[in-house]
Amino acid sequence: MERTFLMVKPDGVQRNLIGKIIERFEQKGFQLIGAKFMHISNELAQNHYQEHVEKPFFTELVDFITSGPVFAMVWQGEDVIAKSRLMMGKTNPMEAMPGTIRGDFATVKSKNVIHGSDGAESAAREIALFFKEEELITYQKNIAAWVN
Ligand code: 3AN
Repeated sequence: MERTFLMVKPDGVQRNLIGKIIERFEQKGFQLIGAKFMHISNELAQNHYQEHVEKPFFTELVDFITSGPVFAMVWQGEDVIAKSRLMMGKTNPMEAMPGTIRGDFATVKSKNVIHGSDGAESAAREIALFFKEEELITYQKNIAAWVN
């Protein structure tokens, strides 16, 4: 089953959006298999955003993602990488459609609430950066057994 790395960024945490964001992925039918409320170190931020190292906004990006706690998650499901990118909406909130997370909650590009891996390779890399394999928990859901 495919896995992706999703993260509520410092602005999302400050704005009390963790619960709403988790709810959307749970409602969609994806399974949460790992979660961590944490501060990102400067070293981890540089590593995570290594593809943007030459961009003019790199320093701003690292400063922002280390500016407060984040909520890092691993989600599992069929085509979860592409589907969660659709649910997040476009990077630029001007282009993010209403109904998407960024379309509903984000106003500027530099503070756009959520990060999600953009492909299989980055998902594998980002999951390994933030989580040890033993921190990921896969399990069977059996709702009926828990309500009766
Ligand atoms: P996404 O997060 O949608 O994959 P990327 O990978 O192009 O977008 O960019 C990574 C992050 O860099 C974005 N989430 C956004 O916060 C920030 N970013 C992208 N473009 C800009 C920009 N022109 N100015 C400031 N920050 C930017």
